[in-house]
Amino acid sequence: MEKKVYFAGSIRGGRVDAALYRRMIEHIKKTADVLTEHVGDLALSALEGELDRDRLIYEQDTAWIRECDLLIAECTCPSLGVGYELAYAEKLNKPCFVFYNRERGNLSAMIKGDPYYELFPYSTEDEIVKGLDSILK
Ligand code: 6K6
Repeated sequence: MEKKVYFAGSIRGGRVDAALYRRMIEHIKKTADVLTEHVGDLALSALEGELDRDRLIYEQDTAWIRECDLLIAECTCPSLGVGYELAYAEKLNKPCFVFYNRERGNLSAMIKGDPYYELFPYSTEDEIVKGLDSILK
């Protein structure tokens, strides 16, 4: 059976890297199931938000983290939600892999300094692909 991957990327933290998330998700989908394809949806806005809807998002996303085999996060664009997801996954002992652009990203010390997370600093998308393949092999 294919591995279930929870892909985490910024939404309300900013959508500057949405197209990159989509390319990463498409690559992961060649060999695994991605539970969170919407993170790479270019039509998804950073602005919308209503409490009832947000509660449903929280319930669904935390259920998917409990269900996943591993979590892959793209952390170049800082996001409270992605930080929360990483901490939630760590508490459940889910393997967590953190990608960030070493030129553009200023990764939080709370992620970079936590030895639980396997870090993948990159400069090119080729390095991202190699990193993803090494995780999913
Ligand atoms: C509607 C259609 C698709 O998505 C929506 C509404 N928003 C969200 N839906 C699902 N997951 C979300 C949504 N907003 C945030 N998240 C989760 O938090 C994702 O799994 C992201 O990894 C993370 C982003 O957090 P913020 O703080 O940048 O929004």
